[in-house]
Amino acid sequence: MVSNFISSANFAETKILVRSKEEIHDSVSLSFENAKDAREFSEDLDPEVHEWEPVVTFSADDVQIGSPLAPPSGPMIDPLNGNQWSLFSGHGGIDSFGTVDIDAERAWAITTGSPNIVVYVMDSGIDTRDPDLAGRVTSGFDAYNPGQNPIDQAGHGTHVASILGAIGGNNYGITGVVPGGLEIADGRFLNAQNQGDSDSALRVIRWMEEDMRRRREINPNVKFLGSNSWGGDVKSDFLEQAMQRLAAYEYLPITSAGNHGGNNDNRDYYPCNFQLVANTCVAASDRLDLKSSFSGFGAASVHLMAPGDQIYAIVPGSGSQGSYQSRYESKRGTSQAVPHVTGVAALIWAANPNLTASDVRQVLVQSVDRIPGAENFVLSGGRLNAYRAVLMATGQDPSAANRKLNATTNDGGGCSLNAEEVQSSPNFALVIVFVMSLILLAILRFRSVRS
Ligand SMILES: [Ca+2]
Repeated sequence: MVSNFISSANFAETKILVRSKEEIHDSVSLSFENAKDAREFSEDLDPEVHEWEPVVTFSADDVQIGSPLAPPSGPMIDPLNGNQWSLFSGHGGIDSFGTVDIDAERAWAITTGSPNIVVYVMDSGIDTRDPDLAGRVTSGFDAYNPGQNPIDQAGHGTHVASILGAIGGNNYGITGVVPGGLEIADGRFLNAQNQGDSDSALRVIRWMEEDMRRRREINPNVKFLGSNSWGGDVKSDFLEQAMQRLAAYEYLPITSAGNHGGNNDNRDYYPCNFQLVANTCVAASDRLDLKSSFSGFGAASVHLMAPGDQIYAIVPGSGSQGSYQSRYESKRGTSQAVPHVTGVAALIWAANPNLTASDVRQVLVQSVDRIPGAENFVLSGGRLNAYRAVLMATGQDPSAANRKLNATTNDGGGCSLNAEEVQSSPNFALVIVFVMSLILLAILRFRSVRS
């Protein structure tokens, strides 16, 4: 273990986590003047009594800020929906702008959420002054300022939370993947530079565990989801074990594949590669349904793709309560893909509360829009589709939703599919099967007559 101090630059060499083998729930972080002191201290620990590991660093998984792309088409719910291609391009297929969306509007015809859903956004904090997020955050914890409400100093957590749950139909701003019933719990562990470490992450996880226990006591039907738009490539066993304990509350963790562009089947990226019940790892796709080049992937370890390129959402605004001015930015990253999946998982659970966390993951994986070639990047071989997911969760046939399996062009020239056209194709296939059966029967009868 000592060699860790020398071999990896990805943790604070002067800071370690120590815990008693008797009480693994509680670890303390110890800081030293220099790495040599830290090393000597850890060597003096009795391995029969104590365990330790270096404090490791995580960072937010977004990159590059740009301006919104050309507006998508379709009916709008809130004034700025025109910038939200991932939700408002038109029914999950390639539309006249050569774009795809996750087919959220048709999912919302079935459910817009449930007051029994709580999503833990573990991030840089959330700016709840924005009218689209006001009232959404019902509990919070700041690893840097315990006892105070988290404030977003990086802009990352507000962006993620608003993709997930900006209030829909309030004639203001944008619309989240979950426009209706939803509670957000704000666990801040990323600092103003979008960085956090395993020490602060552990504090948030312990708070989450207590928050879940309290909420479950009040409401036995409450469901717990985690939106984790962050990661790092050095493992923390302490953090993995702490997150594993949340399975006792049927917690469904959605994690990001990272922006390293590499294959998570062969490299380490956490928490995507943590062994957690129902851990659902997400890669980013772009407006042409291609895996974004920056996105991590993994045919075994990454479950599905979701829009994570040029995603327009809220960042902390300016002014005080009375004169508050909302601000928006387009961002790119697996950070932006994760809340799309978390939101659809919430819709699945709202549509069918009887599902387990693992059931919800299975629905997410099985209901994707299959994309040719995507099986090389993600287990499901496709991109998130909210409508097919909600249909499948309620026991309906998701093939009723349109697919883009056969769409081969994205130049926008008349390749738009509507629901009716696609719904008719299974019937057409049935007719062909029926006619073929008749021909086969005729041949068999003809043969039997001859013999
Ligand atoms: Ca709104």
